[in-house]
Amino acid sequence: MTHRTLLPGRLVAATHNRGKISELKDLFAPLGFEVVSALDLDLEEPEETEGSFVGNALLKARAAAKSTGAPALSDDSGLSVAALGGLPGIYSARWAGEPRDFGAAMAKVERELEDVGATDRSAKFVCALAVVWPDGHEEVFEGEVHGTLVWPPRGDKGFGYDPVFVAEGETITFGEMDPERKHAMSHRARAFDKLKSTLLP
Ligand code: ITT
Repeated sequence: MTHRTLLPGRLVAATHNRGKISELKDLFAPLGFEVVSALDLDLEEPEETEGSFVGNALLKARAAAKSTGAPALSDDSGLSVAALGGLPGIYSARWAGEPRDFGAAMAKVERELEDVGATDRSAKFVCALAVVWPDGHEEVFEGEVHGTLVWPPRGDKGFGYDPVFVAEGETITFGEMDPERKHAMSHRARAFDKLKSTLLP
């Protein structure tokens, strides 16, 4: 497949998640992109009906490219816990209920680990970044970061499950880490590095 260059300019971030919007802006703005989010544009949130991170990322970027006529970038991501067979995985946002409560979602992960008597607390964050152009061209990149779950949650930086995740080789959680440091190792940053080396001029 021939890759297409993504030229700096306006880029619609097909997400309503404020934590992701802030991280995607940190990653793309220094490269000359004006990142405008689906939240800013009040776009409808498509239902995530696919069974994989890549499938859901493509579905969200397609919807945003179609409704705006501009190239769209989406992020589908989540926490995959080994002892829970990969859950919450693509259900990571849904485990937080409606309205979203990640304190409750992290407690649910901990409860499920206790229920199965898990001694293995290994987990990974996974991210699929999709770029879809209005003419239908599509590109997708994946990134992962492996680590361990801690309890109780620590730190109020970051978002989502960050307060319970310690990346391999680290002692502090993503919730305790400065954003620049998280950007040097996160699943999102790793997917972004692949996107950058493949699509950016
Ligand atoms: P959009 O679909 O609008 O992008 P969402 O929150 O519904 O927002 P996902 O379906 O991809 O997004 O859900 C992923 C969830 O996984 C997200 O809500 C976070 O709680 C969690 N997650 C993803 N990346 C994370 C990160 O870097 N740190 C902590 N939690 C993260």
